[in-house]
Amino acid sequence: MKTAIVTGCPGQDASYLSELLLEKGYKVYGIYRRSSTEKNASNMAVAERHTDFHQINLDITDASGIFSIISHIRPDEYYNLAAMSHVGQSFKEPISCAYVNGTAVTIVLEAIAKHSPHTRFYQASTSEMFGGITESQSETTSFVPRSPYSAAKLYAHNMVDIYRKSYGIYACCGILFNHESPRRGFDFVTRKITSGIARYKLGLSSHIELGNLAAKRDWGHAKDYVRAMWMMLQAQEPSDYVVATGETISIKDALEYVCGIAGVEPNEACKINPAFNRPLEVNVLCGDPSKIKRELGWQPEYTWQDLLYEMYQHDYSINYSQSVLNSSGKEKVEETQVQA
Ligand code: GDR
Repeated sequence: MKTAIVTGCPGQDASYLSELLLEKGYKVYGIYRRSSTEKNASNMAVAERHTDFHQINLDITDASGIFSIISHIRPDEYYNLAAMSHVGQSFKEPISCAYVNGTAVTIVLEAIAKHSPHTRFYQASTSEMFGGITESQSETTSFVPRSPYSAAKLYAHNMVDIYRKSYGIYACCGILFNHESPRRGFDFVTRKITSGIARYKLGLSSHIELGNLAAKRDWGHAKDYVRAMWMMLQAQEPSDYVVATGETISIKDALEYVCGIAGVEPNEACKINPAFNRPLEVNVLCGDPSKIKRELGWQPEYTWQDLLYEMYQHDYSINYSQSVLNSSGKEKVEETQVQA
């Protein structure tokens, strides 16, 4: 039986990846921080029912804790999915972002090199490192980070390369473009749109508020992207891979598509609020996934239309239940909308 450690529970990616690994017969140790657990508890419902899933409460910046679990468990695979993941928020907390998204990765690389060199390591790198300066981005495109978030992620990305070359450990970075699902946090723009428009349609809110509608993103489904992470750690040689669909649309396009499903008028349902603009924006991201398709045979199964449709249907149904419960005077359902 293979053993894997997955950080970032109960986030979207860690929850889907844990389920995938459990299906494949792994014993999975999910690392979580107590404050994250309260927010996304429902994401882990499937994994938690599995007898081979074990949870460990640990902050990934706690070096002695990370050294201790790596030297005790000596896992076959370690997936580092924990991060401060909101780019806008990183401008407000740049120092803690540097620890969590940067220094914590060096801690785990050092622990693996010293105590468990057979462990295969996956690092969640990001398309944000490209900075949207070019029209299409691949593994050979230069990195021009435009946020504390992406600067810290680029530091981690470089450290993975340094440990791979210096100590020969098997370590890969997945340069993942935006990936979403019904488990996405409510403060990311896709979920703000699908949840907000569902609530607007049901009469639960007067409108939604967004920032820059002109930015363009290459959106895929998180389920497809966690499969790519696992494939990277099964290859013969470690390497870094772009994971993307190769198609890009604007926030405005996404809003209009979801409003079309709901049958509502975008200009009435959405108001622009500059408070949601970032000090520095990444304007266009569009990934070129040729390398991972060619070398590992990865293919996405979802289009952005499938993705947004699934998210809208999910959000409509949870909000529908809520509106029924509200009108009958009962308790709220677990998931609530948070504006960010
Ligand atoms: P991003 O995702 O920053 O690309 O990072 P997000 O959904 O937050 O923003 C996408 C784009 O939408 C614009 N936008 C808004 N964004 C938010 N959150 N809220 C708004 O109201 C709003 N209005 C417009 C943003 O300016 C931006 O251009 C995500 C994260 O998951 C990262 O952790 C990950 O590394 C990258 O994707 C790949």
